[in-house]
Amino acid sequence: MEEHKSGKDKPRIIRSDFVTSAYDLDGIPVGCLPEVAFVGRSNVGKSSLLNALCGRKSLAITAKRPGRTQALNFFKVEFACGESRALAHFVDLPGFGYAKVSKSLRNQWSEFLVTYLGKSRQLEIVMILVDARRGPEEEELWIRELCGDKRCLALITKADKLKQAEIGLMANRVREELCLGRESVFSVASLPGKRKGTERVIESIYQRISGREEFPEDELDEDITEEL
Ligand SMILES: Nc1nc2c(ncn2[C@@H]2O[C@H](COP(=O)(O)OP(=O)(O)OP(=O)(O)O)[C@@H](O)[C@H]2O)c(=O)[nH]1
Ligand SMILES: [Mg+2]
Repeated sequence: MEEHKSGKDKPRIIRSDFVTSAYDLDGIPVGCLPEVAFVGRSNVGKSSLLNALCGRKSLAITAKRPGRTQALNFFKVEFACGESRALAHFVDLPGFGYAKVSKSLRNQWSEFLVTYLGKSRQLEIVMILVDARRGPEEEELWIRELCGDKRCLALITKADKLKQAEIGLMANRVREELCLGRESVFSVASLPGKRKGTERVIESIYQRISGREEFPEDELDEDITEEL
């Protein structure tokens, strides 16, 4: 039976702050907060979704031109659910597939991303973003494979561009091709005025991070890059 949650008991994000930009593994912040990474091709809507979830206009910088996000940007996010609280880092990743960056930079980036996605112990959830009008392609399948046993959620972005029936078909395709269960695939629209689907995503993230063993943040001074 589906549990009924009053508005007050639904998880929500009550605070979000920029922490740092990491250009290499040494730049990743020290600590043990669970990380939720936003991964996907350039322009798919990673930064916009992060802003929509946090209820902020321009916490993460968005742009019409692809390739806007050029580092791993860490944001500290506080969730509230009734009297309970949980903290996480949202990590906005540079998009892949952006042709205008030089090949050597692309290689360097993908090496950095591969290491981060494959090895970070703090990484609790990988949010794989898929454009509603494209569906999963080679790159998204590659990312999914790279994540192995890590918890992945697939987010079909720009859902406002499709009809409801088309979104249903796309969700089936994403589930099948990325080998994910029904509860791990969501469709979202992130732009102010058109926002849809964000509450369910917040709920799913919260369920995962609030079930994680808790560490008092100020006791966590070990350098996580040593674990990478
Ligand atoms: N219609 C519509 N447009 C969106 C939505 N989300 C993002 N966009 C637009 O898509 C473009 C790219 O959005 P970003 O959030 O910057 O994309 P990104 O994935 O962070 O891009 P990079 O940082 O370049 O990798 C912007 O013009 C956004 O306004 C959405 O839900 N619906
Ligand atoms: Mg971005």
